[in-house]
Amino acid sequence: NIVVNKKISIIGVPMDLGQNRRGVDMGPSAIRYAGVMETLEALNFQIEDLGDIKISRPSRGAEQLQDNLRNLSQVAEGNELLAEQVDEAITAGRFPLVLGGDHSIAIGSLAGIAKHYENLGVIWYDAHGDLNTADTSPSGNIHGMPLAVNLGLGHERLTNILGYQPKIKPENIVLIGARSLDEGEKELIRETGIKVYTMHEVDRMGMSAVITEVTDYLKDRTDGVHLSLDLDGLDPGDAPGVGTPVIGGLSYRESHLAMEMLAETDMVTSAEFVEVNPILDEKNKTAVIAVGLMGSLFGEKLK
Ligand code: HAR
Ligand code: MN
Ligand code: MN
Ligand code: MN
Repeated sequence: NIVVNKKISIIGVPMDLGQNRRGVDMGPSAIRYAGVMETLEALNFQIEDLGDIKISRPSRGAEQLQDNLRNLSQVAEGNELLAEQVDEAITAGRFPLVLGGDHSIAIGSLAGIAKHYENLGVIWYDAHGDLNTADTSPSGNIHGMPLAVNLGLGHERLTNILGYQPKIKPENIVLIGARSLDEGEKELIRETGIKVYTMHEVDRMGMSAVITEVTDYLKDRTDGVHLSLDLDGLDPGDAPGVGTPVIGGLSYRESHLAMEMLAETDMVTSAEFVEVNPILDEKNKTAVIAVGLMGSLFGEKLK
């Protein structure tokens, strides 16, 4: 009933500069308040909370777009620090559990993680593809770009964190829950053959069959699996505290099942939970859901 490691390092990333809506920087606090430590300690994990990564604020008026990349230098700096922390945690034999913060932090997480694996698998649980580059992004928001960055596509300041790229290979990536993909993202998916289970496939197959297929697929080709879970992958009815809600999403129950099935396979070697925005939430519901999903991911059983 244990996911790979007995020791977990929690790393908070109060990052809200990868998008336009303030408040997601309070995600790590909200998730801690919802009881992440207590939940994981009750499952007999040894938890170390490394606190929060320091994110520098842009000076007033500096929040403009440069080359269609909002807050590039602050996002890059924060992710460099995060990459180092994650790298150290893995080197110390610990499971990195990263709490966001907007999804731009997957740039730093994966930079720190991927260097430890030949073929890191990535499960991207999200309404969005996050496969834009500055050339295709409709918003200039870096939280819509991290998966492309990790493929080595985008600004050098982001793609080359920790001095290597690409971090991951397209054939090792699986998207689950996608329902809002931009044209450039669809093109990239077609070109690279990234595996995608949109809401259509989840509806037709059911989550149980999706996860079975995903884990069978990743089992043979990867030597570690990172779960990047964007709470907006869930339906906003269940997880309202997110900056870019998209209706028609995954339910809490489906997500819970997905986490339990992942726990059974013992394949997940690192994880991040992102985009929790307590300002937009209803009584911390989304953070509570995030912690519930973490409990299942780490093997919590009802009996
Ligand atoms: N695809 C849109 C963009 O790039 C919206 C991205 C929203 N992203 C997230 N992360 N919340 O999944 O601007
Ligand atoms: Mn995302
Ligand atoms: Mn999203
Ligand atoms: Mn459960």
